[in-house]
Amino acid sequence: MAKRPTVLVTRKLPEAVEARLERDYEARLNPDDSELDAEALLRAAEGVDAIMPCHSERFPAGVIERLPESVKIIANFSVGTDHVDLAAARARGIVVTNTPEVLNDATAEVTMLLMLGAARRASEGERLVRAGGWRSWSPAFMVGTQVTGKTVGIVGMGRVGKVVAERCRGFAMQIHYHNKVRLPAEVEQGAVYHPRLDDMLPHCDFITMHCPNTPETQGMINEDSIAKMKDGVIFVNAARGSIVDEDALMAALRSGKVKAAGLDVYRNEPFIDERWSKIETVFLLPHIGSATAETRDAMGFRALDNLDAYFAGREPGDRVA
Ligand code: 8YV
Repeated sequence: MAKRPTVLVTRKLPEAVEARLERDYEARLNPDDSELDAEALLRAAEGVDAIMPCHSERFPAGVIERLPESVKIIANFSVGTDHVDLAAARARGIVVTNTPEVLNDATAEVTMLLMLGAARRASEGERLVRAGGWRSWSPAFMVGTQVTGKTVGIVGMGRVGKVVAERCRGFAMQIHYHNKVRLPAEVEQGAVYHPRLDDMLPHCDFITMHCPNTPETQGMINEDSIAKMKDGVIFVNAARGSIVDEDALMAALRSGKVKAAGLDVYRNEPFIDERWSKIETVFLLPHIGSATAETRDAMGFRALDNLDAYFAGREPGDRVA
């Protein structure tokens, strides 16, 4: 019998995913879920045919160049691939895949949670009740912003953005979007397309980010773009922290230009800027966009489908390099 490929699995994955890994591969699992820095990752990769990492492991060019010759494929357990230098992987002939589609619903759910949480002051209210500080009620108490019927601007109308648009329609919101390309009318369903981000910003009561982290999108939300937003806009980000200039967003929250924000992602996470916790009007979540049991299983199975295809000599469905 041919030797089964060896797969380094960098983090603890769902039981069913690990069971399939152990059934079909020589799986090097990480039962303690310990985090691997670059050196530990390179040591662990010694002699493996494939790596199944999460976005928590980084593969800059320097790491890709030092990966053992045996590594043929990096089958990510993530849709985002900004933790992998794809050009460096291509240059070494290492195949890279991701897990699109399967986390659309979960990420859209968290987006709606952030939107509602920021608008309706959920974090402030929860803190007050939990701390035993709720002592009175009045019609002026904890008044927030209604979401229903408002205008939302979706930045990045890809897989997740489209599901967010559908959920926003459930709240009778008017949809505007900025995207590299305009969608066909049947997908747009009346959504207003803006080829330039700056042209969309003044129309929106809510702005929500759904674009990948690329050199073009890094820092795209900054002092200038915030100045073009409506006064009192509510800002949501469940995509990547690097697309936002955090100093500019904090300043806008402090001045009230941005009335509230809901964030699931940050620069330098999980070691986020501690100033975030001092701002009352921001609703903070710890990068849990895709963290549902159903989606975690689906991400693992999708990554495995890519590995299976590669080792069966077929083109993996989700090849990105
Ligand atoms: C995942 C994500 O939890 O898939 C992505 O790109 O941002 C997250 O939702 C994480 O990346 C898993 O590795």
